Amino acid sequence: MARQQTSGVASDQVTMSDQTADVVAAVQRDGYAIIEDAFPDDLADELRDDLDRLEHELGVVPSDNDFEGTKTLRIYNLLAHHELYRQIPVWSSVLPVVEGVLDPGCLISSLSSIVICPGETAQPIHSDDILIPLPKPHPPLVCNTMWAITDFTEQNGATRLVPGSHLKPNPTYGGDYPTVPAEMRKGSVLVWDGALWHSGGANHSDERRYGIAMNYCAGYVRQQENQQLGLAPDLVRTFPARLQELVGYGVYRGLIGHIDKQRPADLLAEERLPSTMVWDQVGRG
Ligand SMILES: O=C(O)CCC(=O)C(=O)O
Repeated sequence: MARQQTSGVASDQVTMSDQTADVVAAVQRDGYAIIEDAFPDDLADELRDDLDRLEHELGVVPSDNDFEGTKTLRIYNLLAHHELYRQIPVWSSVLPVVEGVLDPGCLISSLSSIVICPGETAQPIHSDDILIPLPKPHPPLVCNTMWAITDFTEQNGATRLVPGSHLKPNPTYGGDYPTVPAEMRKGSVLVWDGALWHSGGANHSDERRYGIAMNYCAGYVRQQENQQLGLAPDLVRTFPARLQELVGYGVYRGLIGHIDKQRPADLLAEERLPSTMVWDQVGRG
């Protein structure tokens, strides 16, 4: 598959290929789906090499809590670290699925690497929207993806999933539930509704499991990583328009996120344009 980025500005309208519609339907039904051969092996290798570089340059070490893992290496806010990561949020075989599960006004919630090292134990079962205090089931608020930078096997810590659990209330954090491993070849992407019960797996192998967690939320939900402060405006100015929107420089449905009736992206470009806020389009008194 070519290295292709989606471009342009999101509209409210969702038009989907049959293939995308099938994946969206699987996420709605089962809570997850795997897109095989979503990105090429040479990109996976390039990303793995860069994560190794960052690990050494930033002196990354595991955390001391069970959730992040005491034998797991995580690097947050990847867009701040290298241009290589810019293609991930807008990847043409994945973003349309996320737009179908949420809507095209979705945002980047976080972009981080999760490298599960040999000897790691299974992460506590949780849902990614567990802290959002709304009764379940509710419409998808979070849609997360895991990029397999190396093969994911049950042995090396493939993500563990509880199929169909996105339609249930939250799990007891860390409870014991029957799970299936999201085994997938390098170059595949696992997509799930943020309400799905899941966790990182235990790594019983002698190799590292490299994953990139590309997480999105609805445009009306607060992003997990604060993108507006975490990414310097001068850096965001160099991003393509769609990536700027995903970072949070657009407005959701013509209103949410404006600054003095302007889109943040227009202010970033130092352009004051006529207001495009929905207020100015729904009739005048
Ligand atoms: O690494 C994984 O496979 C899943 C990690 C996860 O669910 C999390 O950290 O929230």
